[in-house]
Amino acid sequence: MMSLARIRGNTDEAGSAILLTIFLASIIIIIGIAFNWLVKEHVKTAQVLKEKAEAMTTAVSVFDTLLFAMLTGTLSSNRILVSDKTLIGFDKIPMNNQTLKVRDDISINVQDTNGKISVYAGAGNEFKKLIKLVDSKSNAGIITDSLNDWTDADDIPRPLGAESEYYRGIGMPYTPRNFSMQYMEELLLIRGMSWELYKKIKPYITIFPNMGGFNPATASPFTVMASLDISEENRKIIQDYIDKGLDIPDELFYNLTGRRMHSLEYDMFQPSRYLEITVTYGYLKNLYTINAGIGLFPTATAPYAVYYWKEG
Ligand SMILES: [Ca+2]
Repeated sequence: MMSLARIRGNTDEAGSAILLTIFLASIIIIIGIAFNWLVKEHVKTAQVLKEKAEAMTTAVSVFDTLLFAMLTGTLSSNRILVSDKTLIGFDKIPMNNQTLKVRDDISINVQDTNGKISVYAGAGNEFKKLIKLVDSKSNAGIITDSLNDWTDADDIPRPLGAESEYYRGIGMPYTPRNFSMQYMEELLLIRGMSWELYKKIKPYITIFPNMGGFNPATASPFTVMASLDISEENRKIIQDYIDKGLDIPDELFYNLTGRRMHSLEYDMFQPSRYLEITVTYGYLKNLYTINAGIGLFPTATAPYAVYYWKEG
């Protein structure tokens, strides 16, 4: 006959064993869940990396194809005629920043820099006019004079400008470059410029030098009005000729703008061979973008020149 103590001992041992089993099972379940979560996170990360890598290689590949199409194409005043349509699916590439959908998830934009206002070596009335058009509150005179002081070699301020003394006076740790602009962001350092105005004028300006003249055929409406100092009505008349692919009669152009299309100093409606190119990859959201400044002429080492390249 078993003693009472013995029976109680057995019951206690059985109870402890159950508790231990539950405890161990819980740990195993927790480890299992954690492992499962970890694996899921790894799979997610791998997926994102895969998408990013695909986006990167596709964007670079489209860029290369586009470049080849442009280099082997023919330049007209506002577009490049592509010799082989199968290359990117278009027989012409507009140079007015119009978006071309190469595929559902890939788009390209090409902008001729002669269709923008150059701030490379300072700027004139067209820049002043642009500021007035996009932001009447900003002081166009101060910004334009200060931009010209920023790029000219001397240290003598213009009436509304700013040279080293001004920047030292307001405690800035820099002085004007006294050389042509190297980065668009430099504008933010210049007297009178605000972040808000910078964002507004950025689409219309370029740091590439102006090559022989302004090109209304690749410029946005604001840029045409600012550059030629004309009204919206007169701009529309010019745009109508451009849209129809017709040459504007010189006399009409003179009547609308007060200037000739061609002179000894400039030749309008000619694209520069500097292009700002954007390639965007992403179906519903933007996954990868390449922004590049390209020169369509050979250098010592390549059939084209790259002036800036941003991707990510
Ligand atoms: Ca200067």
